[in-house]
Amino acid sequence: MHIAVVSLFPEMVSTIGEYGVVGRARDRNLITLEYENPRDHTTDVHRTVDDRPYGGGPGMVMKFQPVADALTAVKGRMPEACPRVYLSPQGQVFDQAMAKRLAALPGIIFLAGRYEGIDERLIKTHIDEEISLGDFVLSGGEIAAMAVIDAVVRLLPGVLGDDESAAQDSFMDGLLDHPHYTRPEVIEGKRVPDVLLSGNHAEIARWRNKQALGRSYLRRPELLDELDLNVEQQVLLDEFLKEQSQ
Ligand code: 4GT
Repeated sequence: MHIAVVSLFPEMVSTIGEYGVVGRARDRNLITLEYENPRDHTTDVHRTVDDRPYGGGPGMVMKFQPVADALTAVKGRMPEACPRVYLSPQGQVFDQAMAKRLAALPGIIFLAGRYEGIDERLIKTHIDEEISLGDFVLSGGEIAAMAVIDAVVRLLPGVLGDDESAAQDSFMDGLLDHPHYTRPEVIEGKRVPDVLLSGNHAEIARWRNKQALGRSYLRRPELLDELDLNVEQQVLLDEFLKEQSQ
């Protein structure tokens, strides 16, 4: 997959390609990462990328021309059919289903805004999709772009090894993750649940499913509304709630 990011702070975003899972995907040529800085598309001596908002008020707005030219330059180097994605709180809220959809694309061009955001006409003419991480405000779109890139790249075939497969991640089945434990067996008097030491893999899988269902019910009930629990899952959730009230 080919990933491009248009940003005033490309060095900030490029750290994503230097560490961990995304770094390894890049080392193995499973992805390419490239950057375009709107400041390199300015024509005035001050290399101006922002201007005052029409209508007044605080803050500045990213100018149309340098951003448009940066997006056009990067589009020329990318495969056809790469959507241009603008990260902003006004977008569709990002989730695992969206990550899966994006992971099937040949490439994505991300635009990270700064200041109060970009000129609205850019969204109309140069942006295909607007994505939000949720209802909070960041000072720039870079961290949002990095989050989406991380979520998408780890879904690409061959990026995760068998032992870290995305199939078992939380949300892959629409539920929160089950609890995790590692050595030692006792910490400050708190024991690891016995079933996890039993070696009975069917029982362990059953316990994990029960915990995932129970935690989702307690912490994010709206997740269960999206699922049609089968009889087995309904039994596990009932068991969880019974054990919970003991
Ligand atoms: C929040 C999000 C985001 C921002 C989010 C334009 C200038 C937007 C600053 C940027 N804040 N971007 N993507 N919740 N701020 O995803």
